[in-house]
Amino acid sequence: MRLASCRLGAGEYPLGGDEKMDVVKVIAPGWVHRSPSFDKASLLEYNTIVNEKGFAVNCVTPTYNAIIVAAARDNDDTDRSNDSIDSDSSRGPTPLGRKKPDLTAPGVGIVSTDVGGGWDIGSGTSYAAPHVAGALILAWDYGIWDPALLKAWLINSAEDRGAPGWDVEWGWGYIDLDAAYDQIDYTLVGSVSAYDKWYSGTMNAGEKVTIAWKKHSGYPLTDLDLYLYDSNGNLLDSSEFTRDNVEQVKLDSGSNVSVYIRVHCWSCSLPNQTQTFGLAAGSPLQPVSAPWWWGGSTPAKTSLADRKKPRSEGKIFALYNNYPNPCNPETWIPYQLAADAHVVIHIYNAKGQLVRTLDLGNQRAGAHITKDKAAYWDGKNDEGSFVASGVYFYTLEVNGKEIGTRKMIMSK
Ligand SMILES: [Ca+2]
Ligand SMILES: [Ca+2]
Ligand SMILES: [Ca+2]
Repeated sequence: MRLASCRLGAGEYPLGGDEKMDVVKVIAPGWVHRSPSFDKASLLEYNTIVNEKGFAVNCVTPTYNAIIVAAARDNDDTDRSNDSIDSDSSRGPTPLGRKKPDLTAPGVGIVSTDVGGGWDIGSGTSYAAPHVAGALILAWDYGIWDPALLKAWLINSAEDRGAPGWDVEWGWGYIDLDAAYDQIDYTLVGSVSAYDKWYSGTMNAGEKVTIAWKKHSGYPLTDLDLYLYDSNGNLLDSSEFTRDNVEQVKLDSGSNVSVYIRVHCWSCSLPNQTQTFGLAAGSPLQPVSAPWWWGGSTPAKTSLADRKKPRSEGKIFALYNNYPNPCNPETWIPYQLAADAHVVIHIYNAKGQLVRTLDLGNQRAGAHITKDKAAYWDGKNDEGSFVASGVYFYTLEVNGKEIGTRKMIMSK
């Protein structure tokens, strides 16, 4: 995954271009060449951050997957309440009707490195986008680097401003790292096929659930929708946008409300289609099988595909953060299986070299979270020697298919 920051502005490529980059972009008008975003991009090789103006064509940008950032005026103080959208910031949507910008960050009177050396003060989305890049770098350091998950997480935790929900000025909201930090452990990567994925939990008024997924311009069928129900199957909110790769639902009222979340996959009506997604919430959500009221019944608002195929696969395969992390030297790696499967954990060093293979053999379906069930790593390589301190990555392989990757720190 790479983090690039295109500040030159970019058009929309309806028939290509989205496939070329991984993640998130933000498009800016971009006449300046001194944004700190370039420094961060070159140093950290992370995701894609660009800002979107809606025209100009100097940079191929994956507008679905990018995080487009609008600029706010923060008045150079630490009080968020007096911040406002900058009158010069680009407005959405895109010419094709996609919901851009995605997020808003401070972008007026920002002190930045100057291309000729020294410092300067500048304004614009070119100065707002690096704040989002920085947030992603912090999350990456925390061990989360799935692009769709990062996008869903920052959008879900953003402070909704302007018109309720997404709007043309603030996008999904004003970036809020304090809230994002509170929610970071409620993120998960899921996958859905034929045709729904279910989660349950409790929510309070104002809490949101957001999904994001990688979408390619050449594959319009990769579309997911998101639904929020109460425990009796009453539809509380739905998000069925067709032109983007973010859906969000919100609980309007109540506290400790038992809810079901349904992720619906349109493209999964085709054979062998699976769509992975990142899901972010304000409270823990657990993957569950379809609720009793779903079997064959038709909710208040549903799609043609739902009426044809009301069924669910329920559980997921997932890899979670190891504990303790940092580790010294031993650690436990939790994971979840939707079905009985052959499980292998691979551990790589920061150079991407395989240092240890943990073949766990056949494991039963369910959550392997606790120490007696999670994968155990003693901190040794395949030769039996303890590995050095540093950054390591571990992957979960289920029946020969890689499910996810996370990062850990060995600190001795
Ligand atoms: Ca302020
Ligand atoms: Ca709004
Ligand atoms: Ca959709």
